Parts: sequence; structure tokens; C-alpha cells
Amino acid sequence: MLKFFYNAAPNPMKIAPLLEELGLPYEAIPVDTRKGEQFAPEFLAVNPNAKVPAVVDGGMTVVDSNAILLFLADREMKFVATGVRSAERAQTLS
Ligand SMILES: N[C@@H](CCC(=O)N[C@@H](CS)C(=O)NCC(=O)O)C(=O)O
Repeated sequence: MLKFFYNAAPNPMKIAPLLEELGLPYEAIPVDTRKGEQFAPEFLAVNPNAKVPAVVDGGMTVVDSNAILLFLADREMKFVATGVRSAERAQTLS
């Protein structure tokens, strides 16, 4: 199952609605950055940048909120234009 590492800050909170809208099953794993949990070895193994959000999907790890949004939309081919050179794709990226 997809793992979603988050806290309640705006960048991680961009990911949660998309996961819900896509209807993907996921495990939400809190990382309390106020307590320094982003520097725990277990989390640094996921994201050496020590930032949330991060997702682990099978053997793939994606970090950075916008990268994750695109990764998930591309994965499901929803909410994003799939023609990489299309005007619609450019609009989505903008
Ligand atoms: N560009 C990144 C920024 C990620 C980021 O700054 N995350 C913050 C929470 S919103 C964080 O993990 N801060 C912990 C730290 O800097 O130690 C993104 O969009 O995901």
C-alpha cells in the first residue's frame, strides 16, 4: 500500500485531497517536524532532505509536493493532461 508521510503544514496537505479524490488506498504516516522526527534515521531513509511530504509507492519514493501531485495524477491518468507536449499539460503544470 502507498505510504504517505505528512504533517499538517500546507505542502503535505496538498497531497491528502488528491489521494482522496483518486480513491487510492494509502497509509498516512505522521512525521512531527516540531519534534524533529524528520531527522529520525527511519525517515531519512525515505527522504534524505528531511522534509515532508514524501510518498513510497512500491519500490518508488517521490518527494516534494508538486512532484508527488504529478506522480499520482500521472499514475492514475486523472486530473492531468497526459500529452507531454500538449498545451493542456502546460496549463496543468502552470
Ligand atoms: N518544496 C517542498 C518543501 C517541503 C517542506 O518544506 N516541508 C516542510 C513542511 S511543509 C518540512 O518538512 N519542514 C521540516 C524541516 O524543514 O525541517 C515541497 O513542496 O514539498
